Amino acid sequence: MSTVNYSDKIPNNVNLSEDRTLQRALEGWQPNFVNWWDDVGPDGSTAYDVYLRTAVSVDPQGWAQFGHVKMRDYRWGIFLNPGDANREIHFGDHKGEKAWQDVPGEHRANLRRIIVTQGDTEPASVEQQRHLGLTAPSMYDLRNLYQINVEEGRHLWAMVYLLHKHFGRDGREEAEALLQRTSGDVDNPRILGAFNEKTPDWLAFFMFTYFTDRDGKFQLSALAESAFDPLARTTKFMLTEEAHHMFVGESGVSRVLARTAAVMNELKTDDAQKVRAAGAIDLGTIQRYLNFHYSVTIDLFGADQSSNAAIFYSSGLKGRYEEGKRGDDHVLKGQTYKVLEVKDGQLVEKDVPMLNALNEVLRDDFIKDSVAGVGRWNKVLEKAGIPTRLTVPHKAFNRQIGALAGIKMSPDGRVVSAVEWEAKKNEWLPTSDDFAFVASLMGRVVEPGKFAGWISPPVMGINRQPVDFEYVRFG
Ligand code: BYC
Repeated sequence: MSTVNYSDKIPNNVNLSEDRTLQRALEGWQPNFVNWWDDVGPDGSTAYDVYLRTAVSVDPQGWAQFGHVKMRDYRWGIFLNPGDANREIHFGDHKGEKAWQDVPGEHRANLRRIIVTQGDTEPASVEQQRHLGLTAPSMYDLRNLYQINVEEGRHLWAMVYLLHKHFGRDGREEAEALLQRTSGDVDNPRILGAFNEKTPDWLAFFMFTYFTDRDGKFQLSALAESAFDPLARTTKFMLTEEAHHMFVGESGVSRVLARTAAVMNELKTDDAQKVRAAGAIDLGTIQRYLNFHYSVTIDLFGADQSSNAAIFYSSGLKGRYEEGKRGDDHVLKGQTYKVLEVKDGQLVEKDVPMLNALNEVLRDDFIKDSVAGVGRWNKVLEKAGIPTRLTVPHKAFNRQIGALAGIKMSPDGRVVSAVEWEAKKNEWLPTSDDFAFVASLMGRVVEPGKFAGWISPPVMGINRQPVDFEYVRFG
């Protein structure tokens, strides 16, 4: 296994110092990245020393080290999982051929597009989360936010390395453009819808890291199968870091629910206004946030039928989730998959060629995984003796991408009239009143071991440190 060189300006395990041109190009991009971080990265955090994990190796037994660092000085590095010189492509038309170490000319445009789309989401999320540090519910949560932010920055580095190394001048231009698009910007927005939405408060942040980072898990897993070996190896390592991001979302929502349930039990009420008056977030608001983040996130998988998806798979650029564990022929020609459409005002299933439906296949895998965690949230309510349960809305609810885009659908899967949609949408999606209420709770609580009143403390701290550890030194 190649070791990580920390004496280089850019820590890496890709022997960067042996390729002077590439090294210079990346060292040229580095100050632009730091300027971007200063301009739109975590607001007001420059002087803080944060207890962060930094990737120091790709060895699963000990890949990270923890310590207080200033985020601006974080060692954003380039790490590829160890390679296998004999690795074979295991799906699509090139199945059985040797994996590629370089980009084949005929797949260059598509690979670049996939890498740019993946790369674009990473800085976008940092921009979306920029102001959250100002309203952190605890020092523990503040540290977790910052951990996620620096790692999304590293994931951007991972994609920029591929662009610089394998795509020449085009790649360098794309790397610059990744620092120029801005989440929510009217003239130059981020590429995918969810990454232009606001993350206005911590409930939205926990929903985002639960659902949207999970899109990251599934997309990265599909790219980890790629015939383009450097992409496969780098996304495998990114997945190691992604797990903590989803943990922050899942445990964050669990802690909000635990606090809400405690207030409901104390007051013996399920009245939303009484729960709110006691400073907790009512279950209706939590469900509406869930509906929004779930529906916006499942749009990220693209259209239910996509010739792009078929080409990406057949040409070996992007596989399925856990491709290697599937028992079929890994070519998928002549196979079909069920997708939804609306016919005569009813949702119906239809069979379409599987290759064209691979976005839908990945979306369905994501849905299964998401639903499992919602079940774990419901256990928190069940344990507290609260009968209400959270549910994920129907797959066709509030969609903007694909055949189901714009269909008026209730969360429980009924096609509804425009009149019913207007009458009910405030019960189904967060309202301006919900946002204003949640915003009203977002005071900053950052003394070690103290927590805002709307969220329970975590069960344990980070890296076996106590919950009241000084995770952030404000300097
Ligand atoms: N919003 O044929 P289609 C993560 C566009 S998250 C706006 O279905 P395709 C992370 C599409 O680009 C993981 N536009 O597209 C999480 C295309 O545009 P053009 C990110 C959309 O190519 C949290 C057109 O519609 N990684 O890592 O099959 C924090 C036709 O659509 C959207 C990836 O996404 C949308 N939601 O599929 C930090 C992996 N959906 O070309 C990080 C790489 C589609 O006609 N990306 N469009 O102008 C891909 O594999 C594919 O690009 C997609 C789209 C699955 C996203």
